[in-house]
Amino acid sequence: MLRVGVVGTGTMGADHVRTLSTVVPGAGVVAVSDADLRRARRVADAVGGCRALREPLDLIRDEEVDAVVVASPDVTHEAFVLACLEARKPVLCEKPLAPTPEACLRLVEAEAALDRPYIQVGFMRRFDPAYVEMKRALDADSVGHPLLVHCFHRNAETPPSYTSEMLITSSAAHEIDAIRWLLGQEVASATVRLPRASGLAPSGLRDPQLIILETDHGVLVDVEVFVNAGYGYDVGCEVVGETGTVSLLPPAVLSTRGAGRESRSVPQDWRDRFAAAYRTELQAWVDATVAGTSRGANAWDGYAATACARACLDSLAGGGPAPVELAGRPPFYGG
Ligand code: ISE
Repeated sequence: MLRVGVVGTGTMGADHVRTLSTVVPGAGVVAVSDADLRRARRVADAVGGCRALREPLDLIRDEEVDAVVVASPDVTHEAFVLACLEARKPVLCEKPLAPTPEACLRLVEAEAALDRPYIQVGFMRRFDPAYVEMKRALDADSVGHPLLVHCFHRNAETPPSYTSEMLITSSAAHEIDAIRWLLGQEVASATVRLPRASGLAPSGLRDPQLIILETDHGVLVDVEVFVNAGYGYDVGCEVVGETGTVSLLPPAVLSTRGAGRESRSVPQDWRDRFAAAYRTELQAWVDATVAGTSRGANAWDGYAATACARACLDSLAGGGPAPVELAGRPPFYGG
């Protein structure tokens, strides 16, 4: 039984605690931490046999904790992931690995000095059944060389703390990782274009945005990000190849027919749409951790995604295309 500690008991942390303790065999959550101790206690009490702490570093260093999930605010990720590396504890860190490429690179380098990879980044789409099928089709060369990719990413609404930059760092970060993974290519440059802002988005929020990425093999990717789309949570991806296309189908949901109409429900948020992906991601992380290996997005992937997000932010601020600058290559471990 892998004894897991979870840092942060907000929306995603609480969701991971629930998933780990109900549907992931081979793991148990033994401790959670949160600056809001009452919130940590509520989450711990729902599990049983789980302690609630205020101090994340105490949790990470606790001898009864074998591995850690970091789901605290983005700015805290670097310090907590570093503490996990120092304690030689495998860590699943929610995206982003860290908010700046410089911080991500420090983690890449700290991990590379160890004997094996310890970091997995929570890009759960790599475990979503539909994305996995799409990756398989592309790897099997079923549509020839990819030429273009069309993506959209819509949220029903955003919390008051959501900023224009977060359309990139919080939402499009998933498309950035998915594109690198699906195509096996790096993003070379990014351009962000702003259409007229929706009058239904909170005042001052630049929503929607259109992001155009160009890969190092010349594939062009357009990503519509629209986070106050109102009707629900909706994610799409179509890859256009030389001989055909592959597209994600909308997730299987209920269809209702009546009064001469047919209607289908739309998920309301990402936990709903990607429930299977989160489950499989956590199971893969637990299994890999027990086996002493790693799966999913690694520290370098986390770094590359944040470097691409930085280029998008540069373009958002400056208007034109911005280059994605990567320092070197993925490291070898144990060096
Ligand atoms: C949120 O923070 C997430 O990580 C979701 O996966 C993403 O789809 C959503 O747009 C973000 O706001």
